[in-house]
Amino acid sequence: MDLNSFLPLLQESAENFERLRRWIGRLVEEGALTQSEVESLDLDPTPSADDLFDAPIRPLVVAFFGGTGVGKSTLLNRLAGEEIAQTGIERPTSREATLYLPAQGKFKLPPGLPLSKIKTVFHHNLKHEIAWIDLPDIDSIELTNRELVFLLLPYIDVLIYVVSPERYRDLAAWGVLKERSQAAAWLFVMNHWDEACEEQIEDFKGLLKTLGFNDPIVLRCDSRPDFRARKPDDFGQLEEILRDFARTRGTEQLAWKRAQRRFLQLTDQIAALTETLEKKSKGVSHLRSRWRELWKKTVEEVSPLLAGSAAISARQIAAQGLSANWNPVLWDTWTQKHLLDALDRLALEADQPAICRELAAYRDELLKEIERQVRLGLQQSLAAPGHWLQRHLARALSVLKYLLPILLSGLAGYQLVLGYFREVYLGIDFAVHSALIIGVSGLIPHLACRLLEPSLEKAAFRGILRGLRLGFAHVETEVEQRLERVRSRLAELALEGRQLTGVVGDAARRPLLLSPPQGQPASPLLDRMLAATSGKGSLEIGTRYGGEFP
Ligand SMILES: Nc1nc2c(ncn2[C@@H]2O[C@H](COP(=O)(O)OP(=O)(O)OP(=O)(O)O)[C@@H](O)[C@H]2O)c(=O)[nH]1
Ligand SMILES: [Mg+2]
Repeated sequence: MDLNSFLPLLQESAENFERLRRWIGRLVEEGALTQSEVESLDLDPTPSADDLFDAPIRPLVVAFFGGTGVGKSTLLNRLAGEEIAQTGIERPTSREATLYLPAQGKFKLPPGLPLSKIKTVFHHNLKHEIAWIDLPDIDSIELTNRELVFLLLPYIDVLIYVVSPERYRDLAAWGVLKERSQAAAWLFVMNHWDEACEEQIEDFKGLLKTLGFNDPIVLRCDSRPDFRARKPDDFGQLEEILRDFARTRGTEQLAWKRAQRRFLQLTDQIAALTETLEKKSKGVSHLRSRWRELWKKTVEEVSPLLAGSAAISARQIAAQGLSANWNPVLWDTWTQKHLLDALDRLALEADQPAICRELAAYRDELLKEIERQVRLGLQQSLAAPGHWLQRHLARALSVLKYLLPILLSGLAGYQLVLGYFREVYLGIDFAVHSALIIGVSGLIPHLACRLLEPSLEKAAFRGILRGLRLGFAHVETEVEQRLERVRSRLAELALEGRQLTGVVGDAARRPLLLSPPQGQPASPLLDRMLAATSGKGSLEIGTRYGGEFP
């Protein structure tokens, strides 16, 4: 089997899986989605027949599957030409799986499979490049049989569903066929052909059509121990079909079809996760307006209390001055809790790990930020207390209180000198009036200056209130910015999800281009052996194994 043309595709799918794994890792790590939200996406490598062999080229793995007593073990013995699997009338007869393997196949048993319940027999028949498995029944009271079958199913390429004329309408095995119809290639054997009639074959085919097998390969087999009594049957065709299947790269096509189905399933799941991310991202925009509303209400509620604390602080600052390590905000526990509650409430309403994380990181910063703004406001206010007009007037008056007496004293002195030279004596009245006018000219600006001087307490009070206002506004913006950060990260991850949906979807839709070996067409049988996909095919075995006929 030449795998060269297939390997790059498998490798590409491995890269896609890796990319997906990294994306999912980031979603959970960054809190964009919870672990339970991504749980449905199974990115672990699925077991396959490749795991049974230690070589790049391996035999086709074919198993007999069906209810008890239909003749699965008899068919394997018939193929082997010797009694390698136990057959009998006791129900169920087989309580173990018998593997009939090519001796050169480098077989290995993957971990998780029960060694004690698996019997291996090697054959040297070179014309059988096939590993045969006789599975125990699926429908007897022996529940461990059914468990063993389910453990082995993922390792099988072709399942041969064996029925007998009286058992082909049994529901238990049918239920599994229905669940697994997409996961393997199927052949059908109506064993006990000696007891059957042609109508039953047609009826059986009709039932298979309902599962999407439009042209199923149903082989008639009479496997009675007395081979001389056997009716002519299709047993010879069984080996031939499988050899053809192996020769025409059926295994490769099957593996690729399985990968494609898995990609399709993943595409749907990634698209669903991406949609969730987009919804969450849109939800954050709504949260921003909710936050503004919540914070406004909180600030309105704490403001009267904080105004009272600000007045007390201002009084202390006026009396003692502002020391470097003194905290100007007199928080009480209720106010602190109320402010932090707004943040906690938003986190609760958001109910998103990424937002909760961002808000929790800001929780310790919130009060400190308001305190920082109050200190700043206070320092600015104390540096320039009062209104600017008030400050300028006070400055002008403080100059006038010296300037006016000096000017008037100069004028009085000038009159005195003038009188002396004119020999006119000014007398006591002049002296009294001059002294009075000089005094009043200094006193009035001095008193006005005192009156206009800005109060330190008022300045501190105003500074604290201004700082609180700035602090609240700062908190509001900071939380909005944090929400915006989460929103844009969610949108980024959603975009990556959209791209991955495209990449994985493209891989799922790509046809497998195999060059036909030795001029032969790629397996024409495969289409008949696979059930047509009906919408979203499931590769996993569900918990419900019961089937039902239409
Ligand atoms: N008449 C008739 N009897 C058959 C045929 N094939 C098998 N038998 C008999 O059916 C009985 C059951 O066959 P097994 O091969 O043990 O059946 P099985 O499907 O392996 O049953 P479990 O191991 O219980 O799951 C045996 O007695 C076989 O001899 C057949 O084509 N015709
Ligand atoms: Mg058996």
